[in-house]
Amino acid sequence: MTDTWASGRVALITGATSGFGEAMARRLLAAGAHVIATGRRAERLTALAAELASDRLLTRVLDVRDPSSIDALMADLPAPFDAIDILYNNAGLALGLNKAQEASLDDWQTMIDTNVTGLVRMTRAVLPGMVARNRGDVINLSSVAASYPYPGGNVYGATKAFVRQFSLNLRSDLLGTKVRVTSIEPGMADTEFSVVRFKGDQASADKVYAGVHAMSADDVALVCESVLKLPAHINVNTLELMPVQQAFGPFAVDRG
Ligand code: NDP
Ligand code: 8X3
Repeated sequence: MTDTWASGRVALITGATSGFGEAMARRLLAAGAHVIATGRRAERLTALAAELASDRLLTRVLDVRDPSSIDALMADLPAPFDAIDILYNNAGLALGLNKAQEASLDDWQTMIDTNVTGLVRMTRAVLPGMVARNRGDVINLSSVAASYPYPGGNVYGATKAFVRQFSLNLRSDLLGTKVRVTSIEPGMADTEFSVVRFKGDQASADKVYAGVHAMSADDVALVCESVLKLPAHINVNTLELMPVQQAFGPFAVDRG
């Protein structure tokens, strides 16, 4: 079955080997879009291609931290995959939950290289084509961490604040075109996010979601799909979502 909002459109998804990106690849493909699913783990991409078995799915190994990897991807897209309509800028990660004074500088650099520089480079690579065709959707994965500080969120939250502001600034530059940009800002979602943050420590990751009906990857993909389905004259600038069982705490005060 194909949906009119998706059929004939080409989506490039970064980070399609798990979580939100993989769920979005499944939804877009089911709706009739052509999908370029990317990520670093080739074996995951091979498994996805085998399972979904569609000539509308193209898989490519991509490390968004590596400019030559992005250049190689963009230079080698066969028609019709070379006319990208939807950029799902999702590849990203948190590393560690240590206080800033104890955090790893290498972890900070990896988060900046992936969540900020990688996303910016992907956008710069895809945007000229969208503007030339005068159509397109850029969906950038930010986070509630962009707006709400929490202990140990230091650089991760800052990268997501960058994504949010970059998205809004893109809207300014794209005024006069039909290209839409949305910053999606989810709270707690049960994906591989926490296993990555805790560097493979599954027990620590499980504690994050214990007793909580967290959002699933497909919940977030459903929300993103609803944004894409909106009439072409409507732009959702930012969209924040959380599980009902997550909310805000009071300001912290040191009375020491
Ligand atoms: P996952 O860990 O499940 O997925 C992350 C994806 O990013 C993987 O497919 C991974 O693929 C890819 N990725 C990581 N680094 C790179 C890289 N250098 N180059 C290319 N791909 C890369 O996490 P989520 O699905 O939860 O996260 C997706 C996005 O959503 C992230 O940006 C995250 O910060 C954000 N987010 C997550 C929330 C959550 O609670 N889960 C909430 C709010 C935002 P591979 O390792 O194969 O390269
Ligand atoms: C992921 C959500 O709250 O762990 O961006 O930062 S959170």
